[in-house]
Amino acid sequence: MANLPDNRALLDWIEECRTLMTPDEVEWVDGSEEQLERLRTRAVQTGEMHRLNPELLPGCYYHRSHPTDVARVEDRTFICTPTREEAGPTNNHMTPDEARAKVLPLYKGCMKGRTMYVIPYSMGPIGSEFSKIGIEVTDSIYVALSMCIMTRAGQAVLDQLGSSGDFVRCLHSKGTLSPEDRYILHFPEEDSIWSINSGYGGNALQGKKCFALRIASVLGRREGWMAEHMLIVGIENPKGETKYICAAFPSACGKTNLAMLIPPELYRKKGYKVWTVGDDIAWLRIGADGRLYATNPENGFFGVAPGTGAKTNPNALAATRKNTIFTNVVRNLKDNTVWWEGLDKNPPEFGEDWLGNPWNGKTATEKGAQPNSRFTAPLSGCPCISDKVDDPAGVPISAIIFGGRRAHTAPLVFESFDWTHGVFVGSALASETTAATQGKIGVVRRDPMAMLPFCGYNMGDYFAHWLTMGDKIKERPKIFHVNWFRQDDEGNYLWPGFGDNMRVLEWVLDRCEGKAEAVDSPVGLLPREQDLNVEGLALKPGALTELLTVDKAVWKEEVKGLREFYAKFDRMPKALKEQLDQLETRLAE
Ligand code: OXD
Ligand code: MN
Repeated sequence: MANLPDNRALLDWIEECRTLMTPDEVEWVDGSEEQLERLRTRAVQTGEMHRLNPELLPGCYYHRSHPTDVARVEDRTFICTPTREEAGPTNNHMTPDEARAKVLPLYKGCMKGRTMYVIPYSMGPIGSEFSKIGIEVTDSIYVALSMCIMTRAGQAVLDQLGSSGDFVRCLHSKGTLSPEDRYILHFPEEDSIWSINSGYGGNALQGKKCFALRIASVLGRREGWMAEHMLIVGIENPKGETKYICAAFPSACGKTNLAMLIPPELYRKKGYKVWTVGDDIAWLRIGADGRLYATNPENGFFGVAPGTGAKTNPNALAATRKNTIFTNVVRNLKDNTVWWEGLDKNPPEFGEDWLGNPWNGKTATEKGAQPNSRFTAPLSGCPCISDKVDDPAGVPISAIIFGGRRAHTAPLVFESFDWTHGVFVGSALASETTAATQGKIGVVRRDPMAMLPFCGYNMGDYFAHWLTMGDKIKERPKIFHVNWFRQDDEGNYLWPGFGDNMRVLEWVLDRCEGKAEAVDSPVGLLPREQDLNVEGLALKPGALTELLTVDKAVWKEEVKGLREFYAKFDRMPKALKEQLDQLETRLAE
């Protein structure tokens, strides 16, 4: 049982929660192995989780969410600020009073017959000046156990908090799981989050998107730092020097794969190594030396299972072999393990699909795993995890990369002219829908800095904050744009991607050190063909030329689309509008 601190703010708030939701019991999560084991056993008894094969998947569990509750619900996610303007044109908005009037009644008595778990957690290493504390109350054991993987949780956090009232109040109940009454509400002025009627990760594990991005982006603006939807990766060269890169990509662009990239053999032989610091979220601050430093506030991976296999991402797969919770994948009843599309070519014959129906992978016509099925795995299980993940100071950032999926527009890589142009490039970030995810292929979706669903305030102000940060950083990281998905006219990918992206990262880091050449183009600085190491790559003749081509006609269309998008923002900084004008002028030259 946790040792409760003498903390009036905390104890009063927990009492308020108890009075509102009337659970039968309140259990504080101290994070001890003994307590976690008790919770796991309880979850197995209630049927919420299933213990997997202890020899093949030690410490691993299986969970199914409700079939109507399998993804983040952006249309039910709100920023609750006094004015609509503060939430901006890209967020759903309610005033705090409206939100409370609508949603408070749903919480009344919602935990009757249940236990309320109280989870003290730290986003970032406990005690680091980079870190922030949250307290989540929930009636879901699955959420409690998942939070203990995804964050640093338990007694040490309470001890760190002491008597301080400086914590984010995170209220969660799975309620009735009714989709009509599902709400994910953020109150940035009170540092609080309310989520009800969902048990799905992105809606219920509040440390992740709700706190570490939406609330943290507001805190960052207030306090002079940034919360970004970015992976953090370290590239170690043969001399043993490691340089760190942050990269933002909209979903389905391979963020986890880039964070855990395995360099081509040619690089491995020379001694290059890749170290993962984070795969989803970066908190960026200016260090005492004036440089930009990043920490990963999370302590685990909440990764999409389908497509994760020994070929695509062996490091992610290895991370899931121990102490992992799998949600909505296929159960292999023969050996009590799990399977998903893309894991291997050996689906179980005697299985159960994500809905619990008998499923034979050899004859099935439907997919067995839900496309957004997930693994919740500790960072420590990843073979290429960086020894800096727990460093309270974070890692110094040399380069920031934005990327999207663009069949014809963006070249393989370009460098922005300067920080302001780089912020413009980030604001213009877009990705095209794929056959796998959308009816219509190739529809451009604008997703500035990959933060569209995660920015907790007016995005015009968010862009301004990026510009202000640039003024304050001493050695500003260079900002790049990449596109691994460029296609030829027949729709074939021109670039192999995956581990070979290392070749692009090498140019990026060499540019940061002034060791590589680049040439001007209307959109930014491009490598010449000879500046990229393509040794051993079987590219089609002409592919490299095409990969590094800027088609002015296509870009003029891009400018039109961007003008429409910019028109939505009445708080768009002048400097970015000027960047758009300048791009148009360069394209006309
Ligand atoms: C995620 C997302 O789950 O971005 O990381 O949707
Ligand atoms: Mn994400």
